[in-house]
Order: sequence, then structure tokens, then C-alpha cells
Amino acid sequence: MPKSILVLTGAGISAESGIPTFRGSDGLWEGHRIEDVATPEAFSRNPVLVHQFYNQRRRKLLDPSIQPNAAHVALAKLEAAHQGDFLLVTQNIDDLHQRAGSRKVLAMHGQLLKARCRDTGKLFDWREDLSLETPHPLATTRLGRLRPHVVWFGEIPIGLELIQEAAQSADIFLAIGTSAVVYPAAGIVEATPASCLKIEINLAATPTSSVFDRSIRGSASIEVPKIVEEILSMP
Ligand code: BV8
Repeated sequence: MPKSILVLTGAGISAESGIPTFRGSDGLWEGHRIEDVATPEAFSRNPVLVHQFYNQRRRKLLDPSIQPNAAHVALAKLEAAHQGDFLLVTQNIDDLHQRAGSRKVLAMHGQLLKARCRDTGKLFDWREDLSLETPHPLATTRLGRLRPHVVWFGEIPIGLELIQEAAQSADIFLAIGTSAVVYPAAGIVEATPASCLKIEINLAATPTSSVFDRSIRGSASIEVPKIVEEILSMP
């Protein structure tokens, strides 16, 4: 019976592509505190600052120097070659998994290259800056009604039911480049069955490292291709 594989990635998998991690610095994120730029309250209080924060990150993501790395490519290869169920859950809002060829991607914290109508929830592919002057694509006389399609702290992540189902039936769970600080993402490993082979790939230990059967310390671009070859050679 082909195995069911669930993968969870965090900012660490995109670090070698040039995208700063969330906690890489001194707890500041591109110079900002979470509560000032990544909460609904922040957006209500200072929408210009929050739009600027995401506009800066969207422009950086669209810079040609930002490309998927060997870890993203290896996960796309695993999905394509694997016979059983496969789901890649990412906490990242970049599109590097999709650009590497992954198809079964669940972006649980949203996507930087999509905008969301604040009134209807409708999504739009979006590669430009967003601001309070941005006309609504379907009602151009209405300005400033779009927000980044990003799950802020205090908001409910996307696809939690699907993630729970995938975790409960997983035979292999890979957690790659996540500090396991943000919930409910960090709790996914706990929802996998005792029989599930749990593997963590991270530069550093995390608060959930002890839950894993194997904790591989190293860079994602080196270690992920190796674990993918190992999994694909399993009987
Ligand atoms: C919710 C989108 C209710 C925005 C993000 C107290 C205790 C526990 C929980 C809470 C608490 N107080 C509040 C909470 C809940 C809160 C939370 O967890 N807060 C934390 C800070 C304590 N969570 C929420 O608010 C969530 N919503 O709880 O709603 C609810 C829930 C369910 C049902 C009903 C109600 C919403 C959380 C989503 C927030 N949005 N992102 C944006 O991106 O702008 S989270 C943000 O952090 C990013 O998505 C990021 O990906 C994510 C997690 O960080 P990581 O991905 O792990 O990145 P990080 O930098 O931390 O770590 C990188 C790791 O990689 C490091 O370990 C590093 O060593 C490693 N690494 C680096 N380079 C490499 C590498 N590894 C390998 N190779 C390398 N080269």
C-alpha cells in the first residue's frame, strides 16, 4: 500500500533563496514588531504601514534574484514520483514551492501574490503594490477595499480540516525549516499517528524536536534532496 506523505515547510526552506526568515533576526521582522504589521488590529490602526510592509515583501519576492532552491525542487520531485497520497502544507506566503513545480500545495498562512476583497473575501492574483487608493478590480470606483491574502496573528489559518485529515492518515511527516513556535502549524506533528515516521529537518533544535523520530540538523537545500532520495528508495 503506497505511503501517505505530509510535508510542512516554514521560512527556513526559503532562506537559501534569499527570503529572510521570520525569527532570523532579533525577533524583529524586516525591522517591525509582529503586532505592528501582522495582525488585523495593526491593519485597522495603520493600514498604510501594513500595506508598505507587504508591498516591500511582494516586490522582493518578484525580484529575479529570488528563485526556488534545491529543497523546493526536491519536494516537487517527491510529489511527482510518489504513488500514494501527498500534501505539502506551507506556512510561507511566497510562491517558491509552486514555481518549483509543486502542485498539491496548501498555503495555510495565505499567499503574498494574491489580494483579498475585504467585503466579499474574493481573491485576485496580485503582483503590484496595494494601498488605500487601489481601485477594486470589479468596481473601480471603490478604492482601498483590498487587503493582502495573508493570515495574520489572531486569524484562523486556511485549510485546517484538510490538514488535520492528512495528519491523521500520514505514514511519513516531514517538517522542514520551521521554528515550531507558531500554532496551530506547530501542532500538526501531534496529530500524526504513533505509526507515522516523523522527520524534522532544521538548522537548529525546536520545541517539538523531541516528538520526531529523526531530527536532521542541516541546511534544507542539502538535506531535503537527500531525504527525498531516501523516501523514494523505500520499499
Ligand atoms: C490562530 C503570515 C486562532 C503573515 C504568519 C501563545 C502560545 C501559543 C500560541 C499563541 C500564543 N499567543 C497567540 C498564539 C496564537 C498565534 C501564535 O502561534 N503565536 C506565536 C507567535 C506564539 N497563532 C495565531 O495567531 C494563528 N491563528 O491561532 O487563530 C484559531 C486557530 C485555530 C482554530 C481556531 C482559532 C495564526 C498564525 C499565522 C500568522 N501568520 N504568516 C506573514 O507572513 O506576514 S506566521 C509567520 O510565522 C510566517 O508564516 C512564518 O512562516 C511563520 C512561522 O515561522 P517559521 O516559518 O517557523 O519561520 P521562523 O523564522 O520562525 O523559523 C525558521 C526556522 O528555519 C528556524 O528554526 C531556523 O533555524 C530554520 N532555518 C533557517 N534557515 C534554514 C533553516 N532550516 C533549514 N535550512 C535553512 N537554510
